[in-house]
Amino acid sequence: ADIANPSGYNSGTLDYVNTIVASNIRNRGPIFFKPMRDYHAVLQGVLARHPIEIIEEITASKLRGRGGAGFLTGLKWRLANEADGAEKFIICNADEGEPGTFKDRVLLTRSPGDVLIGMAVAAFAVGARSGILYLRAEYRYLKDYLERQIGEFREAGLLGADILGSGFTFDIRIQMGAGAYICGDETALIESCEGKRGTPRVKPPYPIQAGYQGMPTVVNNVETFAAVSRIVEEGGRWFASMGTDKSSGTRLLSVSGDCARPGIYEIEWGMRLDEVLAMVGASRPMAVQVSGPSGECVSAAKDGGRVFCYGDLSCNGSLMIFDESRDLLGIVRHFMDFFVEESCGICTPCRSGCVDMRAKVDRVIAGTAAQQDLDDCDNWGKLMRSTSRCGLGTTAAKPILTTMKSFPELYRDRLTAGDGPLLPSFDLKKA
Ligand code: L3W
Ligand code: SF4
Repeated sequence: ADIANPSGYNSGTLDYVNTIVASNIRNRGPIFFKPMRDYHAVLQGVLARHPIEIIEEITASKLRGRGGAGFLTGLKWRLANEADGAEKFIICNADEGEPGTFKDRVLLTRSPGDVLIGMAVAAFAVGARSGILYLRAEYRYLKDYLERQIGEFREAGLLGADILGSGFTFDIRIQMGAGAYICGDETALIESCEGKRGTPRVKPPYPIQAGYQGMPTVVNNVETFAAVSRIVEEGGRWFASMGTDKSSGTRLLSVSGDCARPGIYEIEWGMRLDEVLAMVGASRPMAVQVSGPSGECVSAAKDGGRVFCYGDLSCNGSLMIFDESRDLLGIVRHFMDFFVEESCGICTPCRSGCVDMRAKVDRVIAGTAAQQDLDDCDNWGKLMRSTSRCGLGTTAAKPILTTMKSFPELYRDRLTAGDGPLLPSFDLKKA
């Protein structure tokens, strides 16, 4: 099979995403996207062990969830293993909706077997019999290809009843999303799987307590499951020997924007931002949007020494590079538009705050904003961080707040000394 394009899908103008480059990972080369391995032997080895041993192996790897939040996978699985439920479920979050992120799409295209095996390992570890691969609507063209992969795994005895004669039963179905960014939130995704509108639930209870159909459910990202597959093959300690103490292993980056070599990169956690920028051929970088609109906009000049790890740049896999030819305020405006569009609207601060902050960016761009507008954005950010139900609301102010921090002159130079905002303004302390 053509390893670069096994599904034969038409990637249109996005062919460059097939570029996969690994940084020098302790001279070992990349750990993802390796040629097809012996899935029978790997799964047989897993099924011969006790589920708790598998959880210990994942715990030893120090693997953290690759969706962005970085929760320890071994801990999540242990809690799910201990949870009571007539049934348990495994969900693979392939709702890769963060703008600028496309590494899960490439993983699913090139190494779907790793993802399916990772899901089966999770099911065995926690005691689940059913799995759901939640595929974002924009990846519909991959559905038939993935159905075929699942079918082939069933025929090979790697999925379905009595897997490899072990008595363990686990199967996977694909659930299509409908184009909503909010369904990247695990609880909105679960609602969507249940056939309902994708609205985030209040947490706790967490999905491992009450998830799909109210049952204990493990939701992990595509890359997390692919990493699990490597961990059960090579061992938890092997994985933990890469990266840093608190951020083990490697991280896939989807790199786009102003650089000579955009594409998918695998880096070892612990690399510096300037090293990554040099690797991808960013010759005149001004700003780097780390983790998409919900992440941080950093300055290439001031933040080059910052490190990719959960304690610093805990990148969710998206890296957008902007050089000096770009209109950063225009980009911020665009990101705020995105949040206005994608907010589900159930929390008042998120619903109103996104709209109000977008209007304030408009005022900055028009040169009619006053310092109070910026203070209001700061207040909105604090309010939304503390009162929003989900990650969209807690992070939606970041495009403004992080550019204000990294590029204060962008805002300062456009402020008027006028009478203050025409739009409603508020003081968080009095609110
Ligand atoms: C049990 C506790 N589980 C936290 C779990 C939680 C989640 C993970 C991170 O949410 C949202 C989330 C993702 N007992 C737990 C517990 N968990 N405390 O750990 O949760 P947390 O609380 O650290 O982060 P959060 O910011 O509140 C994060 C979603 O964002 N996400 C994005 C995923 C997007 C993709 C994609 O685009 N393909 O994967 C990243 O985490 O679903 O809803 O599992 O349940 N005491
Ligand atoms: Fe919906 Fe925003 Fe509340 Fe999240 S924070 S549940 S997107 S209104």
